[in-house]
Amino acid sequence: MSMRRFVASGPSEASCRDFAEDVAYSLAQSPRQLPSRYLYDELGSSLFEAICRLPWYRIARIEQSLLRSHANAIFSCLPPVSTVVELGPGSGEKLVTLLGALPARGATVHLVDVSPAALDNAASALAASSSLTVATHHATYEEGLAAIGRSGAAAGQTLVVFLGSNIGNFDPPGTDTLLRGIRAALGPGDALLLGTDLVKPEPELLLAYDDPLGVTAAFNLNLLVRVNRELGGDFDVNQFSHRAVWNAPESRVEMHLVSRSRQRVQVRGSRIDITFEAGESIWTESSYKYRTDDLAPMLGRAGFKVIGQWQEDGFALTLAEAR
Ligand code: AVJ
Repeated sequence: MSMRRFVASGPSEASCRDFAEDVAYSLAQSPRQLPSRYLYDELGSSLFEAICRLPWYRIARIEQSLLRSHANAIFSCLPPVSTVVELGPGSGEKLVTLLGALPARGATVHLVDVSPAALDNAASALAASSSLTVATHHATYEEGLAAIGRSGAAAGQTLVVFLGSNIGNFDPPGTDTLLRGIRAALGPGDALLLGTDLVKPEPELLLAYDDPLGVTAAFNLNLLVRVNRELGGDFDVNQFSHRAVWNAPESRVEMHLVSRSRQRVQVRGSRIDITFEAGESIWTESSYKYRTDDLAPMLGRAGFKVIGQWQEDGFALTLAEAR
């Protein structure tokens, strides 16, 4: 059977093959996993936007408030910025707030996201600012950074913005690699604005990832819906439950999909046929939480020096300069 029939819903054949391979590889791991970047198909991106409006998930609101209050201060710490790169822009709201304070006219903005829906939303949110040139990159962060690095240096400095605690999806080695990758795409004097959620009491963390309305559960379960649709899987979505756990030693909230019964699942496009035991889980996401003291060393290892930090209600915005 050809793979072609699984491509109909939009992604290129290559990206569909990556998805099929990533699913095959990660479900075969012990414990079983699925990569969190695949949570963001069209419905997943909408569900994430809904999560950002839940009273229990405060990251997006607090960060907006920090950006509103400190955008001017952020740009006044930097030499003139002519290029802004956002990794994972989501709705684009945060960037609109930040760029409201950008002194230079005619700046170029690069948006890098694995979700076409997010790129569309972010690009239209920015369209109102006619003085900006907007380029979208439907790519992973690493691929997007490489493309931007190749596109050559503009006159002014570059600011990379990585907000929403998106960095929290990377484990510590992955974080070091990613931050070094960002640094490698930059020159001395360029900068990184990093948003990070901070460690807070466990009940607060768990409510943010297991909300009473079940929106986060739907966001997590939608990953199985996507596998079924795009890869010809036969997951019975009702036979899995959403679970969020705070892993204190690792300083991360984990999302899991726990099998409610012993059951067999096939995914034709990934050539897998597995039996889940009752209670066996698929680990779908890690959201690392930080202590403010961890941030400067983490950035320092990648070649960045912290030049500003703003905090509110358990969330930090850190501005770091490429050395
Ligand atoms: C967009 C990756 C930062 O980890 O907090 C929200 C995604 N997962 N609720 C996060 C998410 C569950 C979010 N990030």
